[in-house]
Amino acid sequence: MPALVLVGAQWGDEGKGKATDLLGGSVDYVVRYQGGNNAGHTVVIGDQKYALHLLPSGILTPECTPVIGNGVVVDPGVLLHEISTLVERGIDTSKLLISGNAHLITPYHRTLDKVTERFLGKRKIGTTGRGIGPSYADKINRVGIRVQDLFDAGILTQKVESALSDKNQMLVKMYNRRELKVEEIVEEYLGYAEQLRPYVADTTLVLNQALDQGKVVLLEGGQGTLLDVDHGTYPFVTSSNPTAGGACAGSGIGPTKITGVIGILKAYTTRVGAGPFPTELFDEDGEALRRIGHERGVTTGRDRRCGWFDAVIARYATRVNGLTDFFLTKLDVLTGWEEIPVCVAYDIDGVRHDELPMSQTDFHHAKPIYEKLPGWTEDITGARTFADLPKNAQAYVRALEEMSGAPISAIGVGPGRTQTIEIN
Ligand code: 2SA
Ligand code: GDP
Ligand code: MG
Repeated sequence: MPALVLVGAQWGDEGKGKATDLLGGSVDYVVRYQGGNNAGHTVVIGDQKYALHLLPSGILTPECTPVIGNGVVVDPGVLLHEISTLVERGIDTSKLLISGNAHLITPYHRTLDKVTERFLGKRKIGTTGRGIGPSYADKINRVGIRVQDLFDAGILTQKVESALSDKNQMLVKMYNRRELKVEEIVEEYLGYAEQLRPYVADTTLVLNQALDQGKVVLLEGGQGTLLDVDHGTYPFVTSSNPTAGGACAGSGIGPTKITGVIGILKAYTTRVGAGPFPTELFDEDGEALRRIGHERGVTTGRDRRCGWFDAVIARYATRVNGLTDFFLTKLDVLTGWEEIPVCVAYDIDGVRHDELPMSQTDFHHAKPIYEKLPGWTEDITGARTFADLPKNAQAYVRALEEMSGAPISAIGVGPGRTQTIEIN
């Protein structure tokens, strides 16, 4: 009964979509367990490129059942649009299952997300503006609206009424925005109910029964370890738990069922939005990584901040997720550098730190201590075995593995499904 968790080991956009899609052929269920349509997961199959936001990447594998777990926040309009876009492209979405316990994103969550960011000014988080934080805040405050509420007009109206009596005050008085109308929101959301009804299920029951029958379940994280609300660079984080522990809470699968945790690790580092980033580059190298790696937000189109590989973060990801192995992605992007700096530790106010510092203040002061590894110039996008890689690329992979604390079991050498090296 294997249940595998796939987590981003850095600040997201490591290539989780591609990794999930690759494993899709050998798994029965792919489950999103946190986040919402802030996520942008890219899958490239032949000449077709898919950008998935709410739907698990397993949706592109016909044999696989995609599941939106209870830990996800669902914007129903966005979800229905994503489904219809895929259907138009010939993808079968009929097997999709959505947890009735997942929380909804409503227009007031989207508005609050945008206005609070504006209000924060220079201290803003750089959110995706999709209403993710406000929706999770309501969930924790026990005033959230769940998918199952769409099927009870009385409860839905009552919940929207009570939410708006509070939110409208804030929107109008603090943020100078127009008042939102209960009837408009209820009408819009009741309109989604019948379209979503066929997909809604007791996903926890379905998944646990599947595991009992020997089926394989893959739990796909939406963002990365350093964006985790508990273990990330708080407050510059998302409002949920992408780390492996979140996979259990967000799907209803117990920890004893988890058999493996795969960390998706980019061969360099990127981050979207604000917050500390010790190896960030502000020079031509950073620009080159962005250009060659096409580092642009899949959801918002924002340029991603780019920097060298940070082994301190990779070790941290191994620890907080209990990683069993890594999938190293985008090695091909590093082709052409004579030497590749890798951050092995931090200098924080004159003291060497080999592990992530406990305090955020220290992390903001962290200066990378680099070791330079020899680069390679050969095109590696056609490599399919480890032996196909130039010696220096092999050494780079082995060095990262050694520093990061878990074996690298696969390497990405291009965005395509087949551009992967598996290491046994
Ligand atoms: P939010 O919207 O509340 O989750 O934002 C909080 C922080 O989390 C970051 N975040 C992300 N970082 C990387 N990739 C994400 N998905 C998109 C992508 C991002 C995009 O795949 O490219 O298109 O901009 C993602 N989602 C959330 C966000 O930048 C904030 O730092
Ligand atoms: P995710 O959010 O972790 O799924 O990652 P994104 O889709 O946001 O960003 C990863 C990007 O890198 C996508 O454009 C992928 O198609 C691409 N990608 C994934 N693996 C590789 C790889 O090994 N090499 C290259 N060049 N691109 C890759
Ligand atoms: Mg992404």
